[in-house]
Amino acid sequence: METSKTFPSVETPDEAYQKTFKNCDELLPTLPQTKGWWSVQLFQYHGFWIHIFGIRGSMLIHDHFKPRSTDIVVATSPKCGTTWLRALVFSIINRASFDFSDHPLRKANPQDLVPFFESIIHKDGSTSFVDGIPSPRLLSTHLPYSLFPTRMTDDTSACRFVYICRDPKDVFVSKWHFANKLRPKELPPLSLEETFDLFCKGVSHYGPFWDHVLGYWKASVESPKKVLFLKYEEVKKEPLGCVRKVAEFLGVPFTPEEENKEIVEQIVKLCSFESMSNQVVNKLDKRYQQRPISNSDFFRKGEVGDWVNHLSPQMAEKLDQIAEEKLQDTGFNFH
Ligand code: PAP
Repeated sequence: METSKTFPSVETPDEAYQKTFKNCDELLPTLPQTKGWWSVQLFQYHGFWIHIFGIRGSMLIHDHFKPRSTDIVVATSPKCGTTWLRALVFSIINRASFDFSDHPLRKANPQDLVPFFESIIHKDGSTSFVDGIPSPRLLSTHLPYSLFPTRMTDDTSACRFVYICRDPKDVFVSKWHFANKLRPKELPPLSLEETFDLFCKGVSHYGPFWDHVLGYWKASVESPKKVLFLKYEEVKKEPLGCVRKVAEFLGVPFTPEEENKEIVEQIVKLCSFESMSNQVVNKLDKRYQQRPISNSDFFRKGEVGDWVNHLSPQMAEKLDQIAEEKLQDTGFNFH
């Protein structure tokens, strides 16, 4: 390989990557396993149920990722508002570069503009792809905070995290709908009751859900300059205030001139459920990375409280009770 010819005594990035792949392959059979909500096997890795791809991605980030002070990581537990937050952060950071009438968000789904960290870290079998992304790099992740290396999470280090959480009842309902879309057609649909039990036990993609939320919550309290913690319901209620808060956190507050031009209002409008779900690109039945889902599957209802149409009062009470127990003495609640 060319690099090894130039630096014969130094391990090439590709070899280093292969070593991490090998370490992951050796680790997996030693981890507790369970069947995921669709056909993907989940492994319990550092307390979280994650599929192979996510674990390998996390290990690659851990071993090889070189953070920059300008990196921004949009972090979520699945179905908490990933698509929305990706769109908001992208449009806040790039607000001077694009006209709102001809904006990239009108031509591409947010997941194409803010790539999935634990996925693209695999790309090209070395760090060359992530290294090649111009600053500021916007990345999206479902990984728990505790799985990031300290060179990304300690106070003196580079990069910032913007996290959004959501009422677990709505998360569960959204996740259940989505999982049934991902589930191979030859398998019977997932029943609400069976899936509910799994969710309550913490067995879901990147679950336990509460531990995921608490990891970022605690980090946001301990390191408010590093982690900004948002709630889906708050962003729905006060979108303008939340967009201003994100911009300030990212070090790019809106200027009086921008306020006069109503840039904040335009961002909120462009990223709203109504606008995003009506963009042609998001209506397409495009197969995403060979998975049986399309862009439109990321826009279902986009409402607060849709759980009421799916969960019995007993189910709702059970989820509220679990939340209360898990969040006791943490200073956090979902209201
Ligand atoms: P992901 O974590 O798998 O990427 P994510 O985007 O978090 O998915 O979840 C989709 C949810 O966000 C859907 O919620 P629902 O099932 O309760 O409807 C989707 O409708 C909602 N969503 C997507 N875009 C927006 C938006 N612009 N505003 C508000 N909610 C949105």
